[in-house]
Amino acid sequence: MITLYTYNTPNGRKISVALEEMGLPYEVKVIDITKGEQFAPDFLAIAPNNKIPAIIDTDGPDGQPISVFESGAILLYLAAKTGKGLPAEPRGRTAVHEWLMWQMAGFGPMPGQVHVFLGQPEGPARDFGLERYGKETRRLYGVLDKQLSDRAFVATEDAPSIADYAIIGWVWRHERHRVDLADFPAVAAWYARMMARPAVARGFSVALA
Ligand SMILES: N[C@@H](CCC(=O)N[C@@H](CS)C(=O)NCC(=O)O)C(=O)O
Repeated sequence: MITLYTYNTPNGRKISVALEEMGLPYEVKVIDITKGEQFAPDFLAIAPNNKIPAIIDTDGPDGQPISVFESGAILLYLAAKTGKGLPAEPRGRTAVHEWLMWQMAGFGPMPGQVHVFLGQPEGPARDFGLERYGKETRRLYGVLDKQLSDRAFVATEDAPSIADYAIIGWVWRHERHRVDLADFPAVAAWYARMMARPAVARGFSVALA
């Protein structure tokens, strides 16, 4: 059994979507990051960076329990465990790695900063932050839009991969970081396509708070 330690955030939703798509049974343990539960010693023991998501898989390698933190590492772990969401052949696998790293390094940290600066008091610091990170967020949406202009999924042909699961967690919050998907039609079409998948819908509707 897998226990998912998470909260209702983009990084948290990536993993519930992946678990649903891969058909893995799991239970949710809510870590309320608005109440500081990410700093509890038992959570820090599996997630030393004090951030959700994390998992414990009681049926890990060699049948022994394993914990995993960092959403990208969790997605790679689940793909290795199930053989789903990551092509076996090297070119396809490398493409998924590229877009997963693209998400982890940019298409998450940048819109995340927009969320932070939107919460700041009016003034030059807020204006600077929204200009800097809003511009970079829109640039990243443009990159994604180009990638999706002639394909159904971000890095694979016939079925979504862990790159799609990682990226959709953040596109799900496009309104919050002030992006109008009408400006990025290929992203909008992909988002609708992904959200129409029953497993993805379950991943977004499971209670995480
Ligand atoms: N790189 C990490 C980022 C995780 C992250 O930023 N989690 C946020 C919620 S989306 C969090 O737990 N924040 C609590 C805190 O910073 O104390 C991952 O992808 O797992």
